[in-house]
Amino acid sequence: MAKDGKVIITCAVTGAIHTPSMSDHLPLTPDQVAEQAIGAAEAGASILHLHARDPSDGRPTPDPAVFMEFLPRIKQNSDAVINITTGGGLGMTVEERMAAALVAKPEVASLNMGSINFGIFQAADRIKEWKYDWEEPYLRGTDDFIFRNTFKDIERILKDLGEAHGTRFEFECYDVGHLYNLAYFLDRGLVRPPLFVQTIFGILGGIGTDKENLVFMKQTADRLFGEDYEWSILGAGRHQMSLCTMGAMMGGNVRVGLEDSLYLARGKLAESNAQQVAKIRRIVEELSLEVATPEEARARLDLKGGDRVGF
Ligand code: KMH
Ligand code: ZN
Repeated sequence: MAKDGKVIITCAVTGAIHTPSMSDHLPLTPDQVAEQAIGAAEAGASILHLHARDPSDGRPTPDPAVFMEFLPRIKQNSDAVINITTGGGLGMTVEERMAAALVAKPEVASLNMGSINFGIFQAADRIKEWKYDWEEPYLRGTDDFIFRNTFKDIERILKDLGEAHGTRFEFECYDVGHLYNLAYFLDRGLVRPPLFVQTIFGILGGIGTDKENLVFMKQTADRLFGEDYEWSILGAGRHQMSLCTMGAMMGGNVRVGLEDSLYLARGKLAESNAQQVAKIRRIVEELSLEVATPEEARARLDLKGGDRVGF
């Protein structure tokens, strides 16, 4: 829960869901990722969730060398917590997905708490002109794609990244069963509170964006984890701001960023990650809540410190 009313804002800068033809503002190159991440931190994001893309065509890449082109720059220009994906891009092996985080040894990495269908094929129907050949098959192929996160995969990431390097996790929960999976690892002593539980609404294959589902997921997490967790809300696409607003009112933390939505408002593309961060910050502060600083986020999530990383 966002203790003492201070809301941790996570910004997910580029991701691996959206493709270049969907928005000219989606950061693709290491320079663009670095600039937008720093801008998001300056706007109030305390955690930066990062993926990498091939600078030649914007295709998601697991290559640690590309991550290392922007990680030091972000670290030198902000105090924000760096959170590196282990979800990677569609079709990557678990080994590929872990590669960058194993090199960078970040304070936080994402960890996806169950396998799901991950359907983003509907987005392809809205694109009139493609910038790159890879985009359409990447999107349309998700009608036959399983985002694999077996218990064995999860345990491996917990051990190889968590135990080995002190990386803590943003537990990505796309449905209620994922909360029970997390509780299984808690009961086995393989995860340590406080748990950073990112509840994700609106991915086709996961739980839907009905407002009742926020209450349902929070009630379930409260029952399973008591006070030992920090709840965060991620609403995909057009639901981003409304669900983050509702979640903040319920005592949750929030996640925004162009990874999860390309929009700033209905029908209006966001021109930067910083714009989305500034918007949710305004809403949070209008609710008489405060935005947590990176140091407050580190304390609440029991992180190892920004200087104990591999970059
Ligand atoms: N794209 C988000 C819905 C990851 O990178 O590990 C979930 C996510 C997964 O960020
Ligand atoms: Zn991600």
